[in-house]
Amino acid sequence: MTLPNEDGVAAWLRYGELPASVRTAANSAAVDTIVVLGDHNGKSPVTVAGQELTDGFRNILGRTVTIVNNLSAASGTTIIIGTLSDYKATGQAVNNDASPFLSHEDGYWLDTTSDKHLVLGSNERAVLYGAFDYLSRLAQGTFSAFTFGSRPSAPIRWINQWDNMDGSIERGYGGKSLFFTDGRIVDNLERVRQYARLMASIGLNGIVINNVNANASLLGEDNLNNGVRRIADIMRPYGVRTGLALNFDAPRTLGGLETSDPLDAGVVKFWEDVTKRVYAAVPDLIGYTIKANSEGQPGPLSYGRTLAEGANMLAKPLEPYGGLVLYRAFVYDHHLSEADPKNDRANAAVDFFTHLDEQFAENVVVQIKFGPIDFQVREPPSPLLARLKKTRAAIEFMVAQEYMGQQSHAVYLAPEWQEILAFDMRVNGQQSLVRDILTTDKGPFTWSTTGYTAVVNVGNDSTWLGHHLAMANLYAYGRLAWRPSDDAKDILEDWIRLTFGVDPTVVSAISSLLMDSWPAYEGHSGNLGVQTLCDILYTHYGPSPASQDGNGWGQWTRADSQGIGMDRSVATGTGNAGQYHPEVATVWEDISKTPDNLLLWFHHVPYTHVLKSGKTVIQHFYDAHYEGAATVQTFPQRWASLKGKVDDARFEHIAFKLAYQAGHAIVWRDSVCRFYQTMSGIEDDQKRVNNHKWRIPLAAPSPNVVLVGYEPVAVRLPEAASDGKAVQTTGETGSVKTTLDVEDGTYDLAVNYFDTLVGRAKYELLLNDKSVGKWEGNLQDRLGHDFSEYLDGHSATRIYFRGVVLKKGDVLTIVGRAGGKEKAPLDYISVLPEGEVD
Ligand code: GCW
Repeated sequence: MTLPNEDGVAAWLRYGELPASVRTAANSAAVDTIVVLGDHNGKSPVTVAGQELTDGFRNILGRTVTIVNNLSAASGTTIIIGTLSDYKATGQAVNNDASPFLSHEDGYWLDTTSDKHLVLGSNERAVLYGAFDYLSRLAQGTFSAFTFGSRPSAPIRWINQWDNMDGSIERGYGGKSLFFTDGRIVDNLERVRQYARLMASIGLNGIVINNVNANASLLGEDNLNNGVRRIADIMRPYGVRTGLALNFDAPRTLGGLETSDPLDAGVVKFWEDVTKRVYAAVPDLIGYTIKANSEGQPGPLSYGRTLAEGANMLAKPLEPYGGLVLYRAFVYDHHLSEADPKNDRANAAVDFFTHLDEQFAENVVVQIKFGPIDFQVREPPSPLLARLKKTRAAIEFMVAQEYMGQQSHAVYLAPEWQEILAFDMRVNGQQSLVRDILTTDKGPFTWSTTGYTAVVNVGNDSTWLGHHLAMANLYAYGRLAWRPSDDAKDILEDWIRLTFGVDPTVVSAISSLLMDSWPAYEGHSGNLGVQTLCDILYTHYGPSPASQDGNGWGQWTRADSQGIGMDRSVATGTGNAGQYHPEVATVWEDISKTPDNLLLWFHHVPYTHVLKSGKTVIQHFYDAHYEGAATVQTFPQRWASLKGKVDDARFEHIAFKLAYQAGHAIVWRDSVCRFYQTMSGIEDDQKRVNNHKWRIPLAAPSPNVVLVGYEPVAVRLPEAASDGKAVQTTGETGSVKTTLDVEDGTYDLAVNYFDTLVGRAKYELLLNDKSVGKWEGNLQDRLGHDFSEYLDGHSATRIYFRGVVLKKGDVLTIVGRAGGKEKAPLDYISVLPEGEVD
């Protein structure tokens, strides 16, 4: 049977039909009616819960279930859904076990042990959470007679979209904004409604809809009243509340004032007026998020005021409405001088915020990125997470894979988040897991308000994030914000069953692939805590180890010919280790105690330093890069095993992306290894670096490579191509010819070329003048990451032609045709015997 094609819009809420083979009496709830308690206007989450349940039963089990409004109208097996108070009003009492959940904001209780199933919530939104949990079990075929209560770890479970008013998305790789276009709010908000539905199903309750690099025109009358109001209205039935990111300078730029000084009476009045107008449009606004004194954004420090004075000024007008200010701790100087060995961007958050701990208003929450720098492939937890005692804090994650392959690479991020959340910060010498610090009733500080935010870049692509597999990250984020002690792999497997069906071979193949993806990405991108070695001065995508140093951004590695790493010790370095509580600080202060995976984060060592693993740092780099890239080479084959078990549309989409990722992992591996081999002058033990037995570099002078209408050209990042050079056409077309010196047999041919933003070149590969295949340099139309204009590690791409029968003396030709300014650039051809990865 062919599976119907899916475009991904329904994501994990597709309610796929439960195959007859896995249906049992226990997992096929034979429900006849749903009683929706209470008096609802059709826009309540309780009403939505009833609709979701009927849709779910129809799609998952092919069962028609009728909605009624009171118990007496119910017949057969019934689900009773409603808030605790509406349930009590029917004269019923709940089981004692339910109380801890139903007395907690957003908590719910499920009971399916009798023919009256209960889905009860402490509030309306919680009823919907309960219904989604019920449906998740039904859809996964794990339904049975059970009682289950759940309550979220924290009240703040939000998303930050970095959407711009013109419809673009900062660090967006999945299409255009669902919220904005041409300076206003889009007319058709259907996708926003579907987004809210996805959010509710994983317990998320708030969304800040615009970029933290905020455009104050969102606060204009028309945008508020005809735009933001509609957005809030459409999300409200899902229990999702709207928030806005503010631009600190709006008093000047929008209000026409001379200053944005937070202590200026006119400025105070400006924000009071704005807040009144905002609440007139959206009475349940969750509040404001603010990025100030950060990366060129103005802020209180620009006016000689403290960060607390700035935050409190915005918090005051919100107070009567119960709104919050999420004040981002991402305050740092991006013109820091690397010449001073004491300078350290990782120190910034603690330096800027801890001394203000007593000064923030009650409704200010400091929003802290999970690590001290910026969503790198590995970071320790931000020290600020354990340094604010009185001031409430929330953590910030990034579902958008800015430094993690930009959704052109499949990288499952939850294992990284889980490590951060499980880290013990040892406040006052006591166990203080990050996830407990972020819980209202646990941990050292027991803040009344705390929780989770994540930068999410969903766009109007039907896949939401640009890659079906990237949605595992969004799903996992919600699940961890709700219950941060959940296991990343368990969460993933729930997501797979919901997204691709319950076939155990599908579940285990996708689960193992995605569980391998973060270690593999770390392997080929940046090891031992050195950070993701992407081009931080340009697209933040492909490899460019050199870009880390010699600029003010402070993502330094301090690599030179002798050694690498940031000395963050107190004794000899920047003192960052000392920002952690003593028991943690002693580990990170001491090279012999620091775990290998964060060694270079905290210490500067020679390349020959021997790790706990017994390898030298440089050999670890080589090995990890080769192993990481080798793992990614297995992804396409592992995925191919699912042909026919996943619908063709999603199968092909993912196959295409994984094939691209495998090629780009090799680009990563080679660039980083070449760079450090050149810098350190130390050879790889296994002599793999720059020693490619099966490759034919096309720019190297060789009697065996004949260029016609092609010429060598330097690439922007020399380590991104063989010998720092590529070839490209001199005019419209050209060809590259090589005669093969191979044993007769079957080979995979890999061609490495460059696919840039500046055009769409065309290529054809010929064997003895017979076409083997054609392709176009048009990935900018097919992948979402930030594209490069240049020949570099972002644009370097590999394409395979597999199973080609070759004989000694065969002639391979590539004919290139320039498209726009892209002059059909090529790096090398690899002629690979079966099983070779090179
Ligand atoms: O990681 C950096 C990004 C910026 C972003 C900034 C932030 C919104 O490169 O694009 O700006 O972080 O978090 O404010």
